[in-house]
Amino acid sequence: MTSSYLHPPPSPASLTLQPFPVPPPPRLAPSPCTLGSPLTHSPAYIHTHTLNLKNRMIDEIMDFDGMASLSLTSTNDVDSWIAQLKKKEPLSLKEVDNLCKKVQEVLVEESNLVEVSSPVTICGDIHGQFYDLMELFKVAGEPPEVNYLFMGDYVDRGYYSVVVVSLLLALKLRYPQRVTLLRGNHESRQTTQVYGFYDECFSIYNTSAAWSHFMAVFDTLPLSAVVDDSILCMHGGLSPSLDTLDQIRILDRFQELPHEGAMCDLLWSDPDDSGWRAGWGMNARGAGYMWGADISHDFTHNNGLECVTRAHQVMDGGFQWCHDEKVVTVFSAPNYCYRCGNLAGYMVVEDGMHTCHTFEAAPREKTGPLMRKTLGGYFF
Ligand SMILES: [Mn+2]
Repeated sequence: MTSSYLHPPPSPASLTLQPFPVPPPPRLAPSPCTLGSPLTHSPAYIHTHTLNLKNRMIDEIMDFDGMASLSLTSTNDVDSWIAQLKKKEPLSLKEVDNLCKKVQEVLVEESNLVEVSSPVTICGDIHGQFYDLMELFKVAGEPPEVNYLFMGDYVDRGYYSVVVVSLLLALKLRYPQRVTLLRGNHESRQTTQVYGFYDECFSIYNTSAAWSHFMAVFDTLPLSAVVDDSILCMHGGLSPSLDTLDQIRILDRFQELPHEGAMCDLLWSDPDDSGWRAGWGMNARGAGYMWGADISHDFTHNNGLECVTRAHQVMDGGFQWCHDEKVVTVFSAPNYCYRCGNLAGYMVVEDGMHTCHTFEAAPREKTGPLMRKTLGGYFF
C-alpha cells in the first residue's frame, strides 16, 4: 500500500498540548456516583436479548446492496429521526429508548476489532460540536454516500452532545455496514458525569433515564477497527497487555470502561514522541500509558500493519504523524471547546492510499448559545 498525506504546519507543542487535562479517574471500586450498571447477563437479560434478536430477524429485509436492514416502517422511523436530529432537535425520551435498544442489537454482534474495507473516512473526537459535525459532512460527504469510521468521544465538552450522539447512533442503525462507531474514553459513566453529557441529558429530558439508555449503548461499542487489514484504529492507543490483534478480539468489552487493563489502555493511551526507545511510560492523565516509537515499530511489524490511526489529543493542524509515520493522531473537533483555534482533521482511505484532510470550524454565529447554565462550569 502506498501512502499519501499532507503534513500539517509544524507545531511541536501540539503533540503534548492538553488544554483541558482530564483528571485521573479514581482507581476505586464502583462508588455511589457510578450510576447504572453494565449490561446484565442475567437469565432475564439473555431471554429478552434472544427475543429481541428473534424479532429483528422477523423484521429484517435485504436492501438493494444486500445489507441486513430494518423493516420498511422502522427504516422510515429511523430516517425521520435522522432528519429531525440534523435540524438539531433532540428525539423524545421514548424515541431515545427505542433507538438505543435497536442500535445495541446491531453493536453486540460486532467484534471488539471491526474489520472495515476501504473506501472509508476516519474521524477523531467530535465532543458534542453539532455544527462542526455538519461541517464535516458538508466537506467530506454524508453517509451512506461516504462510509465513516468514528474513533469515539462523541459526547462531553460541546453544547450538543445529545443530538450529536443520537444522530451518529441513528446513522449506525440505518447504515450498519457503512458507519462504524468505536468507543472513546468519554463514552463512560464516570467521564460523562464530570464533563457535561449527564447534565445535558438531564436538562433536556428532566430525568437521568436517557443518559442510562446511552450508557447501555456505550457498553456495547467496539474498541477498535482495522481497515483493509492494514490500518489499526482506536481512540487512545496501544497497551502493554496487547501484543497481537487476537488479544484485542478476546477481551470482554460489555461493561463500564475499567480504570486499568487492556480495554482501558486502548481508549486512554497516548504516543510519546520524546525519543526512539521510549518504551512504556506513565500517562499524566492517570489512565492508559505513554508508548514510544520502538513499541509502534514492533507492534505494526509483528501484526503486519502499515500504521496506527488514533484520536484523543487535540492537534493544532487537525492531524499529526509521529513515530516515523507509524502513528497518526486525527482530531475532528475544530476550534475545540469553541476556543482552542485548532483545525480539524479526517483521513480518507481509498484506492490503497490514505490521505489526511483538514476543515475549519463552522461559522461562529451558528454555534448557538455560548453559555448553558448546566455546562458553563466545565468550560471556563
Ligand atoms: Mn479522548
